[in-house]
Amino acid sequence: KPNGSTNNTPDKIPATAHPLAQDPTDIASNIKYHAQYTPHFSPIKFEPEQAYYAAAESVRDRLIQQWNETYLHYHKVDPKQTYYLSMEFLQGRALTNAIGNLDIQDAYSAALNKLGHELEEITEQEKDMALGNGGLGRLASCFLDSMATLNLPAWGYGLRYRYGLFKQSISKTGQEEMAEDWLEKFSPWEVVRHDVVFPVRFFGRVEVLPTGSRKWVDGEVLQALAYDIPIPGYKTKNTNSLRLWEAKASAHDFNLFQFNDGQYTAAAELHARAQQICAVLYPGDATEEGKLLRLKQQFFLCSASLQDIIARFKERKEGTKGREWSEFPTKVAVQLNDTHPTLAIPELMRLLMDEEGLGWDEAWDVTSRTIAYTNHTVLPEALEKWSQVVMSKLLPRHMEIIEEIDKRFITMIKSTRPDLESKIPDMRILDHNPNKPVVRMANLCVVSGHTVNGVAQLHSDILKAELFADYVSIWPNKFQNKTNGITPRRWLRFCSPELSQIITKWLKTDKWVTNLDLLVGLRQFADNPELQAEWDSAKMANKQRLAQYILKVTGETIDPNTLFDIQVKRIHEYKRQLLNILGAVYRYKKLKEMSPEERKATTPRTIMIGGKAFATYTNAKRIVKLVNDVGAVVNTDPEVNEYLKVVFVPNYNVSVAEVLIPGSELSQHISTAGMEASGTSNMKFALNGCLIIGTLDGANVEIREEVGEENFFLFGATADQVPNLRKDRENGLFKADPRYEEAKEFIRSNAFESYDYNPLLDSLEGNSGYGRGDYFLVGHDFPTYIDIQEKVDEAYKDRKRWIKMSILSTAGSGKFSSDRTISQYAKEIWKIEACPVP
Ligand code: GPQ
Repeated sequence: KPNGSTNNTPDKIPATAHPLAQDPTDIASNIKYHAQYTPHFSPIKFEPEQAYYAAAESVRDRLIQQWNETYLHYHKVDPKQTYYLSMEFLQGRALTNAIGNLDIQDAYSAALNKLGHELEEITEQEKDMALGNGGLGRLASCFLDSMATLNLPAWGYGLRYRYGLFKQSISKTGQEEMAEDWLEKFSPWEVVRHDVVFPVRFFGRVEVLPTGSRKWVDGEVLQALAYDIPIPGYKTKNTNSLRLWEAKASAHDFNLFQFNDGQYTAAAELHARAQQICAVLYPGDATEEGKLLRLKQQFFLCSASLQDIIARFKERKEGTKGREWSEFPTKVAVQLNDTHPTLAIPELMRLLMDEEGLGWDEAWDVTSRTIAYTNHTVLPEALEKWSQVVMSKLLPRHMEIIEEIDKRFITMIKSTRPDLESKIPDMRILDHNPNKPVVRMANLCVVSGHTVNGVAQLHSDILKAELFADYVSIWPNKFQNKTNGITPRRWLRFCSPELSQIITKWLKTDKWVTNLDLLVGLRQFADNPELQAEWDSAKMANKQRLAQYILKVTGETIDPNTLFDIQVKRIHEYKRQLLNILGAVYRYKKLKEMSPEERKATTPRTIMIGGKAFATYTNAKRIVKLVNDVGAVVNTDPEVNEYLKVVFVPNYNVSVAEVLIPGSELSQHISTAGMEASGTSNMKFALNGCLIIGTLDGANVEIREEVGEENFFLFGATADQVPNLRKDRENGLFKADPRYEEAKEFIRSNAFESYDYNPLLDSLEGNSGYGRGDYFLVGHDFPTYIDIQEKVDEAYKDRKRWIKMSILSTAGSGKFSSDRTISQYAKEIWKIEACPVP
């Protein structure tokens, strides 16, 4: 540039490091400092992308200050700390959240303006950190936000996948998957800790030492290197860590001799294997190879995290003059996010016995007082079972330990509960099925952990009555419920500033952001025309933003005056997107049969469906294709166009949700009762004043209780009716509603595309059985679904009534804050207390 300045930033702003600047001018110069002195791009451009990275680094500066203070404070106070072990964290974007939690929104906005940029545009540059599949991973991320906000000493541990959840695009043939490169450039949010490295072994053998103790030796040893992501709390200094492990091989594993000999691949073999471990989230496990890799990932997470936890325990113990190992559970709580990190159990036993020299009983006491387990599903295919053969090969010492836990459990049952002897084959950890002996991970967790919890009241009740019923009779106090929650910061305060402002105005406080129960205060104003008008216009603004987004990503124009009806979640038969689309097809057919006058009297709708199908889940992919095909016909049919559109929203992820949810008016949570453990998007929608059409499943039950049954569109069989309905079907007692037959027939008639939908529709026919014979009861629930949809249409016509219902929905959502959930975990499972940084 002629005047000699770099980065194309305004010259009058100096580039100076002001890590803690408050004033917009100082913030601007700190952003400029990063653009210039921590460069990642050539020194010419300062476009939104460069501005994003520079702004993110400047925000990171101030986080690092609080982050270090938090670490030192915990170190000094030495409180009991929780470690949340999870194979998934679905963090989404960090910049808006960090700026919002630090409460420096206005200053950053002004600073960026000085540099010629808009904050909103800059934040769009950030790639989603999508190291998770869906609800379970996003729950983990909401929990981290609440832990920091509540000043709890609590960290997350996960894996630093090179590629997160795939990027979805839609072509003529349906869903296509591409690797999502969240680290393509770099992430400004991670800090590599070169001093935090632990060895993790695979394979090898068990050596018996002369003393009789056992040691795991040989095999291959990789290194786990820590990458930390700061987790700021809302308006608090406490900044916790999400520690993600990366696998590496060390320099002496690189065979220079072989390399010089031209054997390039062989020379770096261990390096290549190390890279595979964290290459992708959830590699397909259809093949034996894939299974082994997944098990390696799980162990890698568990081993590195526990070594780190133990190291920290020892480090903090130094000041306390020889703390006993029996005190470990008074300083450490480990929460297993589903069974994926179950290997933490035998790994903690191994570390305590083989490395620290404890005896079995002492190690068992420590382990079982430390570890707790959350179950997130009752679906049989999601209950992990690992081959004993594979496990013995990869983790020989752990297999020994698991066998011993199994043996002792059986002995205990036989001596204390002879009445349960016949149940032992189901209850024990090892299943010696001759075809394929397996380790049942959920059983290992229940037997070893001090607490087991479900994620919504109905789900926890089902766990106690069915899946874990036999264990309940031994340990009645082991089982708890912790109804899931969502963070009100990301899911209302930041994603819908308009609505937030109105809420704050009417409640005369913004304290609801950290005390969501205060939202009930809106109830008294639900009929107030002034609030209703403001509410209506905020919702309309959000609908317009959503319509613009849809236009951008699909090219489809949707009308914000129509009812916005949304179903977004992973595509799965039990979630019944098929019921939704069959309903849409039926609606389309009826509209076609109507006269123009009749059509005018209907309630115009835009149905949006989004979600990813697992790459090898054929029926789920067929559902994606069907939604797109129905949309292609309906949206180009001038006769019905004004009254119905069907849009598939591609690449649903956290940041897409942040646009969809605020603009929603009706959302569908229509799983077969008893199958959705909780659901969490249902809570986000309700919080944003969106009404729910749903079954009595998961957390829907509690949402309906809270918002009031007159504000919830309920339909379908209940969980306790489901088994009998399946039996009826088996016995030929199911009688299909003619409307249901009509919808299916319409698809079979090639009304949409000549694609062969028979295999998908056939899953609804024939005798009952998993994956066929309408196991998910679409046919049974279809008539009540259509009936309640008519009620929705009626309700929407009464604008005042609808807005009132919307206000009451938000007002009744206080219970679903993850702050409430995490407070309950802290008090009732972890026994930890807040440790606020002064
Ligand atoms: N869930 Cl086991 C996942 O997202 N992934 C999983 O592997 C398992 C469960 C979901 C579950 O389906 C939802 O109902 C819950 O709301 C969510 O976990 C969080 O508990």
